[in-house]
Amino acid sequence: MAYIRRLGQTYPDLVTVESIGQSYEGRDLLSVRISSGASGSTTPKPVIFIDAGIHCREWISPPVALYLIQQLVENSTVNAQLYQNVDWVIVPNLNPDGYVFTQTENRLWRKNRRLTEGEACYGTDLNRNFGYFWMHAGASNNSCTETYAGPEAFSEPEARALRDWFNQNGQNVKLYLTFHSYGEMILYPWGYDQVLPDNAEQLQALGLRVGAVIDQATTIGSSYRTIGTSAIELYSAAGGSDDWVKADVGGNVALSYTIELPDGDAPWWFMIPARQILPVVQETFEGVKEFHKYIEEEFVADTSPTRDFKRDNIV
Ligand code: 0X9
Ligand code: ZN
Repeated sequence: MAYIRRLGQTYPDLVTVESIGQSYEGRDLLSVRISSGASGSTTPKPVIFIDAGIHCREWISPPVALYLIQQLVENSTVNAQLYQNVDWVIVPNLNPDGYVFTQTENRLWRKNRRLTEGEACYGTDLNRNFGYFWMHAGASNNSCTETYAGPEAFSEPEARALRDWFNQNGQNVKLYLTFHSYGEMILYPWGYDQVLPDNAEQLQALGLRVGAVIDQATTIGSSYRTIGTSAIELYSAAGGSDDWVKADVGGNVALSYTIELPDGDAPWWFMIPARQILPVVQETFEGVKEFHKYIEEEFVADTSPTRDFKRDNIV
């Protein structure tokens, strides 16, 4: 968080750091907007929105978001074209209370840290708390389970923060990515049940493209061979952020993905060894660049001679 705030101060023309809300224990949920400015035409720039850390034990997820931020901002000689026509909004840790808890009390904690009134156990699974087909399947009303969905949809401040951000600022978001682990999977809605979204073909084709790029780039043998809807490929689970963002945002975000990052060797799963952090974040960055390429292909009218960008950089 200190690093992010520092970037905001060092690069005020490029980076805007804002809190999208507070966690239950009062921590800021920081967002990083990376933008080279207004589009210069009547069409606003497409936005790519990314979050990480919804499940706090999935420790490899926030570093993926942080590395992306770092590459965009501090390696701009190479990567400036990534924010020429597209704006990025990145929330690197949506569940900071849980994240602290995994560092201090229980490494395998998954949920947030709020105690629902009258319940026996702490924590709601934030990825069961979003309000699209809430509690339809794969979610629990028992607070002592890992998939407790909360007393009602959006009962949790962290899920509300994401909802409110999208309701207020989501109009131009064209792609939503949420990073989880593990399994090397590229999943898309629907998650609430085994039904295909209307643009399943588009989601599948893009997922395949991104998976192939990561598999090509990997130095540690990652293999994204599972690409499909999360209910069909993994299990039905309602209340996920990916479903809600696709379904319920003003205008809707047609392209919504959950990326399940690589795992550590059995039996460590969520505890990926430190030596694999850099390889994972680097290969995933290659995948994110492929997503970005698609967004430019689909939503940016004139990318071919990115004249201003090239002129600026030759000088
Ligand atoms: O169960 C989840 O929330 C995700 N898997 S994880 O192992 N990281 O917990 C998958 C979520 C897929 N999306 C939906 N079910 N909506
Ligand atoms: Zn997860």
